[in-house]
Amino acid sequence: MFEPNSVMVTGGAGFIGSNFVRWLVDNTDVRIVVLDKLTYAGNRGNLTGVPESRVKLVVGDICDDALLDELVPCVDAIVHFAAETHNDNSIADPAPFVSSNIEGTYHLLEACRKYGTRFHHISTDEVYGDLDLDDTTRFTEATPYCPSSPYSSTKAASDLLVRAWHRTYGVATTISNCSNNYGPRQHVEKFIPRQITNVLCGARPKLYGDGSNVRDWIHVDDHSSAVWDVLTKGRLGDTYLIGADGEQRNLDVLRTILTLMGKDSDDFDWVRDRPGHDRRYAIDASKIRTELGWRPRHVDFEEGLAGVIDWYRENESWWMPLKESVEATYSMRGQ
Ligand code: NAD
Ligand code: TDX
Repeated sequence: MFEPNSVMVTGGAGFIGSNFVRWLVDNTDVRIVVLDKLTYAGNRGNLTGVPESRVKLVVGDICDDALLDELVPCVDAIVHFAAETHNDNSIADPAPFVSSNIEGTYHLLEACRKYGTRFHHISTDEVYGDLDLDDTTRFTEATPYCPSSPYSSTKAASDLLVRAWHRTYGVATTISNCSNNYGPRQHVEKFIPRQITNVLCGARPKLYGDGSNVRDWIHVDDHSSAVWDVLTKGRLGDTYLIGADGEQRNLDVLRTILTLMGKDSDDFDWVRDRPGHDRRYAIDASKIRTELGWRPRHVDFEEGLAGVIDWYRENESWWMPLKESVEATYSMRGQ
């Protein structure tokens, strides 16, 4: 069992990173340093209410070696969430994805090598490519890498760097590849918050292609508890898949949102499909369940979604400043 007293959370002002920081505050005693560049996706407000005695926010870039030399020797572990994360943006401009996702991970690994620091890498199921809609198989830790988009290919590259730094230099690493997260504080560019906030603004939700694509949804709090289990109990050098058996067609997710929000379930627009759009993701999470005893707590997707709708309803000041420019960008892309 690895028992860190202090953890650096990169990307801790983003969606999942900030939920993980809150989870750590509520469930552990660790001291937390958040390293976040505050890109368009980062938000200081995501850490509002966390105790300053436990959490320190450092605004900076994971590619900044001098800053890493200051921060990394003072922590027992790094949990690395920081990344460019939106597939559509990666198609429009892949450059920041190569820099933050590949080079950023490289700089952190080098710092861990230098200071003997434990490293947990947060990755995605998208590194495995996609499955056919009528396929009954799911991704496992043994599935070959086959990423489709600029985003997922940079995440796959970063995973491979982590594996190499473990094998070649003996850096103490673990990797987790998780399915699609939903929950509070997710940027309005992403599918679920985009549709909820469209309805709240009186605009029509937008569905790509024919809506048959399948995503495997997990509540962000369940992702956080799984990451903690891998960090503290996972085997060094290993990969763990994280998922909560939450497969849903996009069309069905959208209809559930519309129904929960009191709208007609056909009250949306079909829009241009994403180029190279992955058809289906599905996670077999047997390894983390069996070896580490992890279980998701949010198993009722509709109930979880209703909670997220409430959060966006009650936190308009959080998302409204982002909404106009996100929709202007989508509109230029015909989406
Ligand atoms: P997000 O876009 O909401 O947040 C990313 C955060 O990283 C932001 O706060 C941003 O400011 C920060 N950041 C980006 N580049 C940086 C840099 N160079 N230096 C320092 N900080 C930087 O992302 P998210 O959805 O919370 O995803 C977090 C991680 O989880 C990513 O690694 C992503 O690949 C992975 N992941 C996400 C999902 C999902 O469904 N969202 C699923 C599986 C894995
Ligand atoms: O307006 C939309 N309409 C629509 O139909 C948007 C924004 C998306 N979609 C579709 C595309 C996908 O099939 O919804 C699905 C989910 O889209 P995103 O929220 O963009 O997520 P996805 O591309 O599946 O990737 C997400 O999960 C894996 C995260 O953004 C990644 O960071 C993570 O690695």
